[in-house]
Amino acid sequence: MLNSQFWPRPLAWSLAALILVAAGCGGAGGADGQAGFVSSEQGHFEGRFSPDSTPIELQQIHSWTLELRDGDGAPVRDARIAIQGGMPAHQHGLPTVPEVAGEVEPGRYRVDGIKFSMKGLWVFRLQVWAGALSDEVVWQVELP
Ligand SMILES: [Cu+2]
Repeated sequence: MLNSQFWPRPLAWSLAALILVAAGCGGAGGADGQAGFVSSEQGHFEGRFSPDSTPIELQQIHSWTLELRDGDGAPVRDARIAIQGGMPAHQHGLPTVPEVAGEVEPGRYRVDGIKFSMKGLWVFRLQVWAGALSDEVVWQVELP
């Protein structure tokens, strides 16, 4: 049976980027590329990651909000979140080390210290631990 475990991860990333670029042509998502919730890699959660203010300014430090909900649409509370990110096309990471400032409302987590140093496609990998579950939300941001 064909399974994603047989796909080397870089290939999966390229495919994800390709799909995003194709989707981006519709222009529906605006500057952040995605607007709605996306399913986490294992399907345990749905997440949406959005800037607290727009338009997104380059070279400015700003805060974002990660909204997490479970398969029933209920907020995911008391999650622990680790953030990684970078530009796959350039093979560099984030210029800052973002941190989760806290759960500001049930299932809504404020992330401080995000900065973009250039235009292009940025990809966040938000690892989430909640209860007995662990999963990863992958979120793309295209800065035109
Ligand atoms: Cu870059």
